[in-house]
Amino acid sequence: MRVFDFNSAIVRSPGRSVVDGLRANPGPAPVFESIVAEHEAYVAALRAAGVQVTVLEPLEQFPDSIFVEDPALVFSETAVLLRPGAPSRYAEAQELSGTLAARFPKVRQLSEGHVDGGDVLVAPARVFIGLSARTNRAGAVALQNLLASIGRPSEVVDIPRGSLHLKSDCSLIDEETVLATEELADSCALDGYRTLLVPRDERCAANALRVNQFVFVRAGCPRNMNMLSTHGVTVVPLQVSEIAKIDAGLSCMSLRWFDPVAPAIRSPHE
Ligand code: CIR
Repeated sequence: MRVFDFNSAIVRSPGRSVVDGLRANPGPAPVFESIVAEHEAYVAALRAAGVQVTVLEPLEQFPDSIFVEDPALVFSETAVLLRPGAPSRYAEAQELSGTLAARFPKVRQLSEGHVDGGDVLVAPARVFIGLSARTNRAGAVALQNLLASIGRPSEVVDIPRGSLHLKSDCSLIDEETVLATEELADSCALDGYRTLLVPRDERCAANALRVNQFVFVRAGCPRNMNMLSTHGVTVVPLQVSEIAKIDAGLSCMSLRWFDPVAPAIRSPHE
C-alpha cells in the first residue's frame, strides 16, 4: 500500500462563517457561494478518484473548520487528534473526535504543544513535521514520540519564513518525488527525495494532493501542470482561488486514509 492510496476521506461543508476564516494578509473577502462551489468540486474529484467521502455538517462557530486536515492526522490503523496552533481553531480537534472514534480502531491525542496537520507531510520512509507559527517544537516532539510508538519514523524540519504550513511549500507527488518551492528545496528540508521545483511565478501551486493515480493541482498554474504531466502523473486541475483568500489549498480540505475494511469502490477512470 502506498502512502497516497486512499479509499476513505472526511470533509466538512463550509458554514457561512467561512468568509471570516483566518488569513495572514488583508484582501478581498471570499464569496461564500464560490467557496461552496470549490468545495463541491473538490469532493466530486475525491469521489471520482475512488474515495468514499463522509461530508460533515458545517460548524458556524469555527470559520476555518472546513480545513479538517489541521486538527487531526489519520493513518489506516489510527487517528491522532492534534492541537492546532491558532487559538480560534484549537477546539476543532474535539469536534472531530466522535467521527474519528466511529471509524478508527484507535484514536490518540497529542499530549502537548501545538501541531497543525498542514505541517505534517506523510512520505514513504518517514513523516516530516514542519516548525511554523502554528506548530511549535514541543508539539513536534510530542508528535514524534507518538508516531514512534506506532512504528512511524519522523523528522522535524524548518519551513521557509512567512509560509503558513510545511505543505504550503511542498507536496508528495510519488514515492520518490516531492513538488517543492525553491525556498524549501534550498533548505534541504526533504533530503532523500527527488524535487520538482514549482515554477517561481506559480508558487501558490506547491500545495498539490496525490490521491491514488491522480494529482490534484491548483487550476490556473499551467507551467506547474505541464511539469507534473511531463513527469508522468495524471493531473486534475481544481479551482481554489476563493479558499486561497483565506490561505488554504488542496490538501487542507480533507482527511484521507486507506480503510482495509471499507467496501471496494472503483474509480470511473480506472
Ligand atoms: C488557517 O489560517 O488556519 C486557515 N485559514 C487556512 C488553513 C489551511 N490549512 C492547510 O493548508 N492545511
